Amino acid sequence: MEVSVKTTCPRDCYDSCGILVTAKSDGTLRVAGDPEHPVARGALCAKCGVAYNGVFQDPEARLTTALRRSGPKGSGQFEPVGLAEAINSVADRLASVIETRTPADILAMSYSGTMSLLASGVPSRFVNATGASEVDDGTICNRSGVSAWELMFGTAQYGFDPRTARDSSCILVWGANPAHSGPHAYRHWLGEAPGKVVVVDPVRTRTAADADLHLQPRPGTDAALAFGILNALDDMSAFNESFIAAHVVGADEVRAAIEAMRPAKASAMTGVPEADIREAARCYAAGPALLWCGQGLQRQARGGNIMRAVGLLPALTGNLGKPGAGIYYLNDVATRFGIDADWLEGTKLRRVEGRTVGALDLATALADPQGFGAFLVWNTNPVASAANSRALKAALSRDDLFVVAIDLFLTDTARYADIVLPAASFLEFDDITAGYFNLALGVQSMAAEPPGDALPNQEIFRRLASAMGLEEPALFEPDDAVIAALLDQAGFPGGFDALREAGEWRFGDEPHIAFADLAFDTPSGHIEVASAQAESMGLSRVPVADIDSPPADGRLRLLSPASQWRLNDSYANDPRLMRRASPAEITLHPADADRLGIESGQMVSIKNAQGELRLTAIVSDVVLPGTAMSYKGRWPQLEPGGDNLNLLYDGTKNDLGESSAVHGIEVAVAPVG
Ligand SMILES: Nc1nc2c(c(=O)[nH]1)N[C@H]1C(S)=C(S)[C@@H](COP(=O)(O)OP(=O)(O)OC[C@H]3O[C@@H](n4cnc5c(=O)[nH]c(N)nc54)[C@H](O)[C@@H]3O)O[C@H]1N2
Ligand SMILES: Nc1nc2c(c(=O)[nH]1)N[C@H]1C(S)=C(S)[C@@H](COP(=O)(O)OP(=O)(O)OC[C@H]3O[C@@H](n4cnc5c(=O)[nH]c(N)nc54)[C@H](O)[C@@H]3O)O[C@H]1N2
Ligand SMILES: [Mo]
Repeated sequence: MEVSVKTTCPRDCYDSCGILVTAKSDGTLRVAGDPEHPVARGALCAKCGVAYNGVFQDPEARLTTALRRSGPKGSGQFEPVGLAEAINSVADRLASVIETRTPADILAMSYSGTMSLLASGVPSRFVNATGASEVDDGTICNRSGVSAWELMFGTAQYGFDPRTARDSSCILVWGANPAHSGPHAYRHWLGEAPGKVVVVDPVRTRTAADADLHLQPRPGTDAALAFGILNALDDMSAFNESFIAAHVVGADEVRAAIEAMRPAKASAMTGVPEADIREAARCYAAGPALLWCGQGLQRQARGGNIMRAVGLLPALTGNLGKPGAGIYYLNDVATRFGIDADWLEGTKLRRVEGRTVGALDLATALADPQGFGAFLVWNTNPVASAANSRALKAALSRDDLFVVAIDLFLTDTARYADIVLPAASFLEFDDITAGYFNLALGVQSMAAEPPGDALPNQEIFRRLASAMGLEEPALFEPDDAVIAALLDQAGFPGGFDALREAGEWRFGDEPHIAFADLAFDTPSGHIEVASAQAESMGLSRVPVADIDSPPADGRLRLLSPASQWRLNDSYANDPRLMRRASPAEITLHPADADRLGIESGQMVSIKNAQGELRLTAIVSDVVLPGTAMSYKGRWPQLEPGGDNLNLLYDGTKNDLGESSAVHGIEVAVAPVG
């Protein structure tokens, strides 16, 4: 009889699907959606279904031994080396940076390649204990949105419980495309929600096409759109004055700007028809209404202001703290369950202050010979995902920079390493998952031995700590003890075996109502429409209705959102998914294609001051005139020109939190030949 184990997908995705893994007679695994899991409902998304049965189990593609560089940096020439020897040489080199320079001259970088609690959290204990510097990872993704709603609501991580959609008459999805970025949330949650769905996106995504109403603003104009909708809401007396009086600070400071933004004016500024602005307001006013702000929304030059402007909708209509109402950007599920992240990550082990480097500054920081002597990178592939990729490659090639990469695969970043260490995949060790949308803890259950010398991140760091002679017991705490402590913190009734059996643990039987007490962790304790904190950071006290100007001289605004065939840059090397998603494409509006003399299928040159890329044109009116789209996440080493589109992003930061403005890139597009 076939035996299956329940596990959970730990990818950086809204879904956190339950998975059933069955050992096949040939020794490989069948990885499929768990029919009993409320999110997965028996099916994985196309990309994970392929990759987990494909490249994740391919011993040729996986790293199975440690590697030592044997050619020039970036050449991809390595020789296999014993794991203990590799770890000892890393330990020696880090110790020498600590002795001859300072611990802060070691730079550690990780992000969300795997989000299970041990594999993503425990390595920080080592980083803290050594006193290394760290990359502020959120700046590559969602920091400005986090900071904006912290200013306004005290937190951006206390979102609605998706289950409360059953009580909602309107779901406003603003700058998210779950059809790609959370396929199960799209199909089941949004698809079955009783309320109307309004989507705001400059691209007619699948999510937008399926919505009851799609508002299609020009990129970076969302603040004006929000003020226009607020004007229409005010017109229909939809502001909740008693809520405002009791729970909102500074509403009066935005009223004049709202009054001035008649829907006709907002329409002219954003390109959204006036009637649609009013229709969106009617839907939201009917309430209770949910607001989901996506992470694409804030990757714009004024992303922080945009997130604050959109946050005015729930603040002024009182759509918070009751069934069917609420806001969502992220859910810190672990904290909601009572898990102590500081304990998990060993924050108290830090005795030496490190420096903090923004992800967008990575290339500059690593290029400086007076700066870092060692770079330790895992759970992320910045050569594919970070800004300024060409400069980053040059910086990583510095002779006196010692680079250690830990991954499942020989990524573009790993190709620049002096030592590569092989990581186990989530199918190969026990852990606990806590996603960022649905309120549940999931089991991660070992279904196979790691291939060759591969080990879970946390075990690699335990061995590194040992090789360096570090002594803090927290650095050596075994996985089962950490897992037991986490379940204990969460108050899970039953040990890990009970979680293995159940697959997941939901947060109560009924939808949890976020902000039910209408207490906000801001200086005033209320929702801060006007923020002295913002002012002290050099920002406007209140959100304002300004917009980005459209690109000049015939250039196009290039958006690079999530692809349905990849998870960030993960799976870019899966052969079947490569066939689905090749060649690299750029979507252009028919009016721009006509003007530029470009036809579908033709090779085009995409250029700005950073460099040039060649992509295949797709002509389609899913994008607006003046806007182009090309999906993120390709591996440079697999592209004909050796670059992906982060070649074109110079790392310009947006208005809040030193965060990414990657959807603000401007490019000149021309036919090739
Ligand atoms: N142009 C453009 N660029 C973008 C974006 C965009 O919208 N446009 N989005 C940005 C965003 S939002 C993000 S979050 C970043 C993400 O960019 P990355 O962090 O680079 O991408 P991921 O694919 O999440 O993870 C990277 C690596 O983690 C590895 N990994 C998986 N599991 C494990 C494990 O258990 N152990 C170890 N050691 N490694 C593991 C994978 O093999 C993969 O190589 O990209 C950013 N880059
Ligand atoms: N399949 C898949 N799933 C993923 C990922 C992936 O790469 N692939 N990445 C994961 C990660 S790390 C993240 S952060 C999330 C991100 O997932 P989402 O939160 O959905 O964000 P994005 O895909 O970056 O962008 C969403 C939408 O924002 C739109 N957008 C761009 N600029 C603007 C603007 O100015 N205004 C408005 N209103 N909208 C705008 C884009 O057109 C896009 O359709 O997805 C996660 N899930
Ligand atoms: Mo992200």
